[in-house]
Amino acid sequence: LSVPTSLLSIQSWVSYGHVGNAAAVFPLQRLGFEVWAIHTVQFSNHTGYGAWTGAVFPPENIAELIDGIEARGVLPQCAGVLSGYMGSGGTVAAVVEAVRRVRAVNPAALYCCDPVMGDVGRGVFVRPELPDLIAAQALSAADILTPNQFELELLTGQSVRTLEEALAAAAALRERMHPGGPRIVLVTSLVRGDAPADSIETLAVTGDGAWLCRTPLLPLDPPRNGTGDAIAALFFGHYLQSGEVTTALQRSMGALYGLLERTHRTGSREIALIAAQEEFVRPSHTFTVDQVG
Ligand code: PXL
Repeated sequence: LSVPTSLLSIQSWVSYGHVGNAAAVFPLQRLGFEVWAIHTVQFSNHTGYGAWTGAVFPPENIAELIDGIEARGVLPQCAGVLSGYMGSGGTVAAVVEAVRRVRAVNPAALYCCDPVMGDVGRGVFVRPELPDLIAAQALSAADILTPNQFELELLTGQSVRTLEEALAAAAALRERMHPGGPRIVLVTSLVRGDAPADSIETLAVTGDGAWLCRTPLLPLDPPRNGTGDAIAALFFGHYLQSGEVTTALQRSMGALYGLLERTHRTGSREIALIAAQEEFVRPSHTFTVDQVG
């Protein structure tokens, strides 16, 4: 009988639908993790609807909640920190401080930073001060970074239109990540001119090489909010369980495709996170992973 691995997940909460922690916590639990969720905001629904109610939580809440968890004596059990949608500028420093406190009691803990800033088509959808703060404060703490194509361009100032450009930008980002860590960059939602049409790719870049997983592009219009949040959670969870980037890439993309295929089939505006839950554990489709660098 093994003890479930515990993780901190610091991101947004929505009452209705599935983004942020409402997209990340359940898949991680379904994989067998104990998830300690801290919410950076509590909104009625994701901001893609254009209107929402609720509040951004004060950044001080994060340290307070870590204080309370530490007082239970369990903080050294935390194997990793996952962060996503930050809500306000002060949240960035608070997340980095949480990572520092976890590493102080468990030096092996990994930090997966999903630099949620925006997307192709929607542009920047977070508060305008956040991209610079994430680049200046969170990047250098991250062991795993999961930018989409838009965020990769924003973080590096480099254009990413070909595989070669994606590899170059990911390599540049790796130089700015947590020294001594695995420095894994997972580029999501990569659509490039030099790939087959009707496909979308996910690219994992490490110090040992680069691997690409190509999946069919489902005609989801609009693209579903929360997709990136689910990818980061699935990839981080599978990496913690397997210790292998290629395994994590293959398993997370099988699960993600199952989730999006279900979403497409049912026509749901929200990702079909609950209906597709078997896909997280036993994906219907398995995609190949090719070494590209
Ligand atoms: O999927 C990123 C995300 C996370 N959290 C909130 C959001 C979005 C994107 O729209 O609105 C609250």
